[in-house]
Amino acid sequence: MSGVDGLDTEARDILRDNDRGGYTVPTAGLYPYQWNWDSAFAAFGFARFDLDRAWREIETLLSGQWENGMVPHILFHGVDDSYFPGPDVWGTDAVLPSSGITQPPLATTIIRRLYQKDPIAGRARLERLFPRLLAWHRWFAAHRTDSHGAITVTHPWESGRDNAPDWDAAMAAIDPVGLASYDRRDIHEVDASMRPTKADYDRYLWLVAFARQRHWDEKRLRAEGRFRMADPATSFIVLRALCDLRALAGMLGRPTIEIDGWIAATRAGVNHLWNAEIGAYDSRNVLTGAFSATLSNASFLCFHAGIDDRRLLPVMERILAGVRYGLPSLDPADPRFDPRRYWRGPTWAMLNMLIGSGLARLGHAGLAERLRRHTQAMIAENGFAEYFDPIDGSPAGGRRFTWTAAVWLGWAAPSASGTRMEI
Ligand code: 9WN
Repeated sequence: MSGVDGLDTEARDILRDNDRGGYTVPTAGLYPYQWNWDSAFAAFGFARFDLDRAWREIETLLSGQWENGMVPHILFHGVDDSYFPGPDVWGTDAVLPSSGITQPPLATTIIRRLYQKDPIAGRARLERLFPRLLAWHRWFAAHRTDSHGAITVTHPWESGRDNAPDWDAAMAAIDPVGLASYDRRDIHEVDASMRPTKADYDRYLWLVAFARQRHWDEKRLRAEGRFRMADPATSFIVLRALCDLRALAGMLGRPTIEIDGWIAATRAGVNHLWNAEIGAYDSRNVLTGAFSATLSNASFLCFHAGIDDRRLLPVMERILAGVRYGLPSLDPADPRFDPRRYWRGPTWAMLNMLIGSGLARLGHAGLAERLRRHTQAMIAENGFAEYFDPIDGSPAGGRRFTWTAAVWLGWAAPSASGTRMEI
């Protein structure tokens, strides 16, 4: 078996091994539950060889939907002490134990792809899932949209980019008083230098306790919440998801007017996130109006959303020229750049895929292919890690990671050409 065929097999094995029956854990040990956007990537990977299993992943995810439409960022299908904070800390009273916040709704975009792969087999499943997707996006419109139309996050975990420098100023303004002592499990699994700091964790847990005391009541959280950031990454993923939702509505012959309204609002919202001072899309504190002055890979997700913002092309060229394995999660020219610390520098294969596929769809074939080749080499040389050092490619975080295996199978592998299920 050639090396690359071997990697295809390994990637499938990782998905199968991380399959817990209807849902896939991001990686054994470090993340023993079902995570929201991880499941969307898992479904994308499964679709390469088992379409039925791909649908099931998202069906399981949406089975955890709250009555108000929110789809939690973690579903606790059981209790596993290797992860903290578990269901007892979140204290939500959902039917299926869960966290109390969401994550970027990539699942909508993936469902469109699953359906297009086999519309006959997928029709009944889509009919059942569509109302759930609609309710989730209605919840985003009601509870996660700022006055300009950008999508906000109420906890760094909600963005999926936990310790991104975007949140530093807002997090520093929080004094985590009254926090009970706790035992982090993540740093038993992964070297602490690759993870968020204790100061970050204190605030993560303080924010959970704050919302729990308010019974996860969105109205109260909007009025009293201490962390509310408009996030370009989530905004672009939502915008793209809405376009896919609209297409699905059309295919099912459902009304689209409400979705059209959300699309227009989110388009206006992302314009409000353009920070002319750094020449990129940037996070913005809803409570103060201040930009975070952070040039990250989130900005390039505009291409995933179908926004052909050519101002960013030379910026991407500059950043790619400075590292071996782009795109780093933070501009290496930023003094806060830390090549192995999670969302403060490392390269994440799955964001490369979203950005690269978006570039290809917009006709930037050269840049798209460059990003794919960077990702291919990064994985082929260093394995299926959670994230990678952009300078030397060394693997970081968890290993045998679901989304990295999925990205390999569906986009980065040489064998993915031609069979690629475009995102
Ligand atoms: C908290 C599972 C998740 C990803 C996030 C990533 C990380 C969790 C953590 O792992 O977050 O949700 O405990 O660090 O930042 O994007 O979904 O892979």
